Amino acid sequence: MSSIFTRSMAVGLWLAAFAPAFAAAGDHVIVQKDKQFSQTTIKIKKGDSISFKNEEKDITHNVFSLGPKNEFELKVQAPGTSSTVSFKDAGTTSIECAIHPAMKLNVTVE
Ligand SMILES: [Cu+2]
Repeated sequence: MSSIFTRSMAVGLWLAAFAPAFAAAGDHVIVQKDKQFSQTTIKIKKGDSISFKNEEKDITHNVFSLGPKNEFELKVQAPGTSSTVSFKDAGTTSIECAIHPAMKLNVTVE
């Protein structure tokens, strides 16, 4: 009995230590570099989140979805920053950058 208690304590401590870090990082990561998304398509599950990381040296991005599903706009995103978005609506959402029209990403939410 004491070993079950010890084990569940250990799991609890592990979750407390690591769960917030996972949540902050998002379930998936899309990097913006050289005015490109790191992928042009991504398939995720309903409720998953994507972290959009601007890894440019000196280029600002403004990532947004065309909607109407999973509507969002990250606004001006400075180099070296990251923003996380949750996708709640099933279907395909087109994502672009308002500053660089060639940047396109399709997110399929299952
Ligand atoms: Cu851009």
